[in-house]
Amino acid sequence: MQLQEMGFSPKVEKLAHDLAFDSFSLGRVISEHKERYVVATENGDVDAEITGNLRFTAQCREDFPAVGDWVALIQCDQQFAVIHKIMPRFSAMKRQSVKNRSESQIIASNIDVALLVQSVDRDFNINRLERYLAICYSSTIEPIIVFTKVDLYDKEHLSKIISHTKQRLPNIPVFTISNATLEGLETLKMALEKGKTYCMIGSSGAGKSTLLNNLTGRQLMSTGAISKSTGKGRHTTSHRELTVLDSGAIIIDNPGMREAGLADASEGIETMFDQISTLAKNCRFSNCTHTSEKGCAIIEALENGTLDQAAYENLMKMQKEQKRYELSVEEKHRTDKIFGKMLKNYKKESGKDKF
Ligand SMILES: Nc1nc2c(ncn2[C@@H]2O[C@H](COP(=O)(O)OP(=O)(O)OP(=O)(O)O)[C@@H](O)[C@H]2O)c(=O)[nH]1
Ligand SMILES: [Mg+2]
Ligand SMILES: [Zn+2]
Repeated sequence: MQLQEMGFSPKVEKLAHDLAFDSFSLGRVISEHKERYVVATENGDVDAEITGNLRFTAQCREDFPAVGDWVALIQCDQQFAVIHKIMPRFSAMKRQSVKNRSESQIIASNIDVALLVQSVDRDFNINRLERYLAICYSSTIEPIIVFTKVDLYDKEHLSKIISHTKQRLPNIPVFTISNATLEGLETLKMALEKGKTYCMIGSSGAGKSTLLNNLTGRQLMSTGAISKSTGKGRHTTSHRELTVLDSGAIIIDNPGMREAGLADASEGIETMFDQISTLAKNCRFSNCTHTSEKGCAIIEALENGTLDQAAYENLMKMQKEQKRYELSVEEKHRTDKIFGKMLKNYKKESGKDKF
């Protein structure tokens, strides 16, 4: 397989050259399982491990390879290689680590577009969508909403959900599909562009892997039904995978975002957004920024203690990130600027410890 098919763009090529990665083979991490990686290279897929040096100098989980990463490796034989360096990431989808709250975990890297997959049954949750959007905004990843399981409900239910979504989250493209009848699948397929990397996120059981199977026309991912007894969903996707569609679009599937431990935290955030959006309805101005306006119900709630400071700060942070994202869409060069800065730091740091 050509590296171009894995998303190796002129941008990545230039970076590899600037970092003097040319003396290594290059590849893209397509799956990760307990520090064992599968890397797609020009000579096919190889199993890989990181060098001892990379492991010992790693300070946090983010210093380890993630699915989607471009890596510099040395091939030992046809099946096995050692990863020496990780290319700085153009973007990364992150979430809080389940084991260690203060640490974040990279779900996937070098993502252009996130497919926020949610089924139109009780999985539908606008606040959760908002939270996923916050993840996208903080890393300049373009969001697309994909509603699944439309076969299970009537048109009326569906149009309610769509208008609710469009109203709360304007300007985000929304696709509706059924993995059962394949309704809407072609339209979504056409929207996925060659060479771009897409990452699916959504709760367990939302239909991500079934969607991927339908997009490829092959049973690549195992899928499963939600456990009825707990309603929490049992993870059917056990490790992440990067797949290239016939159209040339690259898709990363993820296990659902509702892992044990994470659920409580996310519910908390959802309730917080609920509370805030209910409060915001009472602000005097409909375009209230909740920072200094007279008659702002959120500031009032903050002052009289019904809304806590942390929730307010979260809201402000999200608004800031959203603003920044919108600006960056306007001036496309922004990402490159941020990236240029990142790269400078990377060079500085990697200069400290020679590989
Ligand atoms: N009726 C109907 N069922 C669907 C649809 N999409 C998925 N399902 C079913 O929902 C269940 C879960 O689907 P998966 O694709 O495994 O869900 P997932 O998002 O990959 O879940 P995790 O890998 O656990 O995160 C399976 O039994 C699917 O057959 C749909 O559009 N309509
Ligand atoms: Mg799955
Ligand atoms: Zn307000």
